[in-house]
Amino acid sequence: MPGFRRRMLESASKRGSRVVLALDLWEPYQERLGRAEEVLGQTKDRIAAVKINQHLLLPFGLQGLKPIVKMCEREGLPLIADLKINDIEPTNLIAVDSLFDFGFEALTANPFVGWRDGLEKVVERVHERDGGVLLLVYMSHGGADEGYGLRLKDGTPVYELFAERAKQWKADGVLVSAKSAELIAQTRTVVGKDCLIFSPGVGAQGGDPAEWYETGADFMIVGRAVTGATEPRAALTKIVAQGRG
Ligand code: NUP
Repeated sequence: MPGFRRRMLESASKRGSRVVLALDLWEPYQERLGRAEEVLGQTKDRIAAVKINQHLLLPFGLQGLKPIVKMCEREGLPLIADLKINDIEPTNLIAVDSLFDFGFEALTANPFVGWRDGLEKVVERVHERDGGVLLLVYMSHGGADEGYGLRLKDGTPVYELFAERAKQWKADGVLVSAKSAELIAQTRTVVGKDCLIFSPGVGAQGGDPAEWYETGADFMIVGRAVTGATEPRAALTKIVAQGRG
């Protein structure tokens, strides 16, 4: 099994948690990084991995995120950059190299950009560096149907095509909204067992964690329900416990 997938599954079973913590914070800049370290410090033994987005990447950059990266390395927590790579190949490769040089080991990408001169070399480069590529298949926000739900001339929905591409392109994982058990099940039939299904959308976006555990997806991505809670550890513990009932 390729390294990233193996590390994700090992991390989940070691900590008894299939939660990927979206370390998204809204504090003023001067407090945000400190708060991120604090939340990670409180939750690190109950999460399977950490996902970082614009909240930290933009104001602090890869240099500034070294303390978080170090903490993840120490704890053996896989670190995912949620940049939804979506550009021409040379630009995409700059993103891949920078992220991996600074200790990230997986990234999200948008299959819409295509294979040729888009994601082909991205997948190749990430795999050379023993990392993981996670492709968007169906997003969790209200307007996701406006893009992912569109249908091709023959009636095939775009998300199904993206799931097929994920399999064909040997993606390590896909992102499918936690709010639809049906979409998750459909995606699983296309991508098979070797591709991990990550689901954002529980908590702040309305998805129910207990219901998600019944879907057969592999990892739940959770941000605000934990990072915005007065007691992040307690909030996380409750979510994790719902999968053990
Ligand atoms: O479809 C997606 N939905 C989504 O929310 C794909 C994503 N990558 N995300 C990200 O997951 C989003 O940008 C945020 O970082 C996280 C969900 O956060 P929350 O709604 O649990 O706070």
